[in-house]
Amino acid sequence: MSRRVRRRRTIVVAGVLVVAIAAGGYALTRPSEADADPPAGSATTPAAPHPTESSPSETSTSDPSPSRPAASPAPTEASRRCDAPEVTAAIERGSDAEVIAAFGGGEEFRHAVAAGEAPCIDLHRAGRTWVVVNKRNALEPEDYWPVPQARPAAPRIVSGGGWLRADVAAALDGLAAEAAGDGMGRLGIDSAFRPYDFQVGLYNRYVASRGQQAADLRSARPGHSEHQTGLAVDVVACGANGCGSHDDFRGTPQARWLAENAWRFGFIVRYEQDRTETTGYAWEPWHLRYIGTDLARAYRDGGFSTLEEFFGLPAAPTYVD
Ligand code: DAL
Ligand code: ZN
Repeated sequence: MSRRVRRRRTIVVAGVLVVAIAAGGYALTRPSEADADPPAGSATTPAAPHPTESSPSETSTSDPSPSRPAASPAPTEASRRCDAPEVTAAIERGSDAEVIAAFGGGEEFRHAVAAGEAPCIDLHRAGRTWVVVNKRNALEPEDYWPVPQARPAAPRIVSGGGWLRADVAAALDGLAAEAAGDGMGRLGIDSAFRPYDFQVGLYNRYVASRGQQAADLRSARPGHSEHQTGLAVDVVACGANGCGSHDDFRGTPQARWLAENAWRFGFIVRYEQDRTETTGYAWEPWHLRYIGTDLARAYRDGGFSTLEEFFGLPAAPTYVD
């Protein structure tokens, strides 16, 4: 990690309000890095996770004539969208759902962004529910740390601390409860929020065990993982004899249930089968990414299978930095 990043992280750490709320098992807190994704079999020591996923600008120089005022440029579609009072007010308030609503809903928001009509929407700024993190786009800032965080109560925490952004944890609880009600049993969380430094070790272990080419199909390089946003979670299926692994999850009823129902809770299966040329990753039916219910509905109704295509972004099969 660069000194720039370390300095920023120190400032962030010093500024974070740690308020633990005991009730209901939830906490508004920055978890320790050990808590964020501790190794199997240890409560405090960062170490190798599960051997599957968790394992390895024409400018003019002359002033306009005072007798001939400069004509105001005709508003473009983009400026009309982003200058709308309801949009600017929602952006200032910082509520992603309100911004999407100000655009007219999930599909209208998506269309405006994909058509280049919404320059006020930064798809690569960490902290926004619509953030796109991939091999072409690292997190901004690279050492982003989401607060507040919470742990869902319904799923079993199999590996890692199980921390997610608070709204995402609540959404996952709703999903897990309905999955259980549909006979899917209890879901497990096998990796949720992962800080930058943890991803360094995880990625390096993948490279050491599989080689860089195979590692890059399975694990994001540090600063490029959705797990660092607090919006992504890996789920596994649990039963009377314990929980299965990520790789066991392919083809299970639970994986099919998630593919059909996760959108109703604001999640998408981020890395679908046979989409490696666009996402850069192999099929991960266990990796859920929260984009909120409005965008998830638009994603599903539009028949999309990658977030890149959803927002009209270039494919991201390889790293550019
Ligand atoms: N396995 C996904 C790509 C990650 O490491 O974020
Ligand atoms: Zn994942």
